[in-house]
Amino acid sequence: MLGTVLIKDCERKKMRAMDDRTEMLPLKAAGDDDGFDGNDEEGKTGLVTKTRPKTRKPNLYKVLLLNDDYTPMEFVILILEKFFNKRHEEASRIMLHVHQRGVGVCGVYTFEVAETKVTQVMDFSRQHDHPLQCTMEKE
Ligand code: TYC
Repeated sequence: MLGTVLIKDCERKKMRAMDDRTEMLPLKAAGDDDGFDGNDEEGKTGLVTKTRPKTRKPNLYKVLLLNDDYTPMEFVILILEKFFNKRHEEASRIMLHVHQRGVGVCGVYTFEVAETKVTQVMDFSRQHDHPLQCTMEKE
């Protein structure tokens, strides 16, 4: 019965419990060259499983700065240095991009980090009486 794999009832139960990270492969032991794939006389099932490690990529969010007519350029540069760890040159480049194009990316983070950055920027800007707006969007 080449190509046929017999599976016992108890094994079916185990298989149902497997999640979609588990892949079933026909058993073929090294050196097992009897041409009888997947079963032996002791009634063992002819399957081995290979489970991939549970690593899922997190959703990422862009933190955006919006242009306005009132926030001083130097203050926006300070924000980029202070909360987004940018060097002065990079911070200046991003600020000018936002000034000219209306919106720009400060960084890309997981949800909670992005949310924290938005809150920090909004609070700090408010404390300094600037109308600077910061928001986030899913990448
Ligand atoms: N447009 C502002 C000005 O001319 C500068 C500015 C840049 C403001 C970026 C906000 O996100 C901003 N003073």
